[in-house]
Amino acid sequence: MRFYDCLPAPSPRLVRMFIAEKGLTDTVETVEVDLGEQEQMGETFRAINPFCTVPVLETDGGLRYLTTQGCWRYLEEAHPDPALLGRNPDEKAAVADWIWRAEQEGLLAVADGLRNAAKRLESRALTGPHNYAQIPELAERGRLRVAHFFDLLNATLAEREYLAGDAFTAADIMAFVAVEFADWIKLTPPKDAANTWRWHEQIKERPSAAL
Ligand SMILES: N[C@@H](CCC(=O)N[C@@H](CS)C(=O)NCC(=O)O)C(=O)O
Repeated sequence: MRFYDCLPAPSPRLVRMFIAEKGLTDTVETVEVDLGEQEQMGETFRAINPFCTVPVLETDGGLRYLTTQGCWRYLEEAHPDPALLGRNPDEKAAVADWIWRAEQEGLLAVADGLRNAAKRLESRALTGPHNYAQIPELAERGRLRVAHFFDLLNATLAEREYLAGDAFTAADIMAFVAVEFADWIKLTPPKDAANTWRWHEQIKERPSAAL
């Protein structure tokens, strides 16, 4: 397998952690894509992913998956143990629910906060092949949504060990990466969010979190 990555970026980190949790790191060839130099917009990378984003996972059969969710699904089906997308119907549904929420209200809220405000992203308010101008109000709204996401995280983690239940899953990867990404816009969970910090420490101890 070949994995198109970018070390500093949050989305490929979601797949890098997933690969590590599956114990596959050493079997994957990693290709670093330099987003800082806009390599994703060049012809060479567009031939790999016309949507101009990482992560991309290429299978040994030459097929490519162009989103986090596609990469995760392929890896889960091809390498079921340990399960990261749920072990039974109830868990699978709960994990899907929390992935969606953590992506929309966590990761993408941070992205709005960042991409609608950073000078260097002036015409790049959204990722992808098309340029979009920044809308400053969306940056403000993004920051507010992140604060609400932090509240939700702390309340949820008061009730259970991990986001979707008693097992570590991809929902935790999504929420963990969202929390760390929030640091880019100088937002962190409140100091007294004890449940969130307990969970965050637990995940930080996993070898995959260091990647
Ligand atoms: N929903 C997509 C989004 C991927 C995405 O936006 N990746 C960012 C890196 S975090 C990217 O490739 N950015 C390129 C750019 O900024 O033009 C996924 O999860 O794969």
